[in-house]
Amino acid sequence: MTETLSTEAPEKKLLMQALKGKFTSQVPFWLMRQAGRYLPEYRELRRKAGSFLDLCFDPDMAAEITLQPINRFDMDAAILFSDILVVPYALGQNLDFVEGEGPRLGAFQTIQSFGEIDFDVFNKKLQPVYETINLVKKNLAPEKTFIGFAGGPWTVACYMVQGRGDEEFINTKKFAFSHPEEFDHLIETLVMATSNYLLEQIKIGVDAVQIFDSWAGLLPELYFDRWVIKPTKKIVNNIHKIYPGFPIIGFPRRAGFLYSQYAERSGVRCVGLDQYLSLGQAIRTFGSKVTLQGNLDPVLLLAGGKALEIETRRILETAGAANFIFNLGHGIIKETPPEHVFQLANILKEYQR
Ligand code: 1CP
Repeated sequence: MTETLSTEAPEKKLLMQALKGKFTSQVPFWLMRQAGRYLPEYRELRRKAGSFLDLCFDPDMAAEITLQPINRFDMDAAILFSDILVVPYALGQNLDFVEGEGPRLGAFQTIQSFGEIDFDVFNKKLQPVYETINLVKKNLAPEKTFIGFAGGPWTVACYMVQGRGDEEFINTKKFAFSHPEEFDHLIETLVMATSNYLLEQIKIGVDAVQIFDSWAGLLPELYFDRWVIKPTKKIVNNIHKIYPGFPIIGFPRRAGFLYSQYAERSGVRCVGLDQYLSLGQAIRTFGSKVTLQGNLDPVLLLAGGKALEIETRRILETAGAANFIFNLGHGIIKETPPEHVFQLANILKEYQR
């Protein structure tokens, strides 16, 4: 093992260096939801595909969309074009993306029915996603990092129980707090499904994976530990059993003061910060344990101009010599003009620390 490590070729991917804890004089960057509706070339393919799910499950189109932002803005990483909700779909829950409204999931069957996962069926349904990864691998420049992803079990469960997007997920939380053992069972099912799904992505060839726990901040401390930190840790362990040290990014959005516990105990290598957190404080409290990523308010990218420039430079100066990957605090807003992404990319590419 040590021998393999010592003969390993030097890491050529800038973003992978940051994920491995190495200092990079240029700050690597990518943007959450960098492939998507703010790009005219995405909207064109979206029209051709029909439904959003058809697009996710068409390997040629999904691979092309994955590469669109890299071709335009030269980010340091491509993120697989798919959605976190393909996991409940592959587990047998109906899924529809309603035009202008967002996802709608079928009636939430009894949780017991999700208890036994038939992994053959599960992976067969996700086969088009695996095919997309193969295609992207063939067409992505060697200096670029390829990021796979899945939703965190808590966030995916939010949609599964609620049946749709929401700001508070009160129905999900009420169900979870009233039936904690049943909910544990759902989370455990999602831990197994997500571990399997990410392991497949890694086997085919993504360089890193991100776990999107976008609704982590909705849980009080006790339940945050039970349904965010512990399940994430199990997924990390399942991956590391087979791929020791494989880089995993965790994004427990809006977790506030609970971020530091997540950084210390979830086992992830890199933590995605939302825009509500103080970057300086995050660096001081857990920046020596993990690589940090994120923090730019997506509305500043929407606004562009002087405000975008000032905040981008402030983040870079605050990051200083810390292990840092530049990103947004949440996904790109669909009205964002692509020129603003150019403006941001230029600032980041010219900046040397
Ligand atoms: O109409 C369309 O074109 C669909 C819009 C869209 C897109 C472009 C959806 C529906 N999903 C996606 C792609 C997507 N989703 C990616 C692709 C890679 C990238 O470029 O980043 C990723 C990583 C996601 C992840 C995702 N889906 C999350 C986690 C991140 C986040 O934004 O918080 C969540 C919560 C979803 C659910 C989802 N899928 C789509 C929508 C509109 C939503 C949010 C629904 C809601 O809460 O109201």
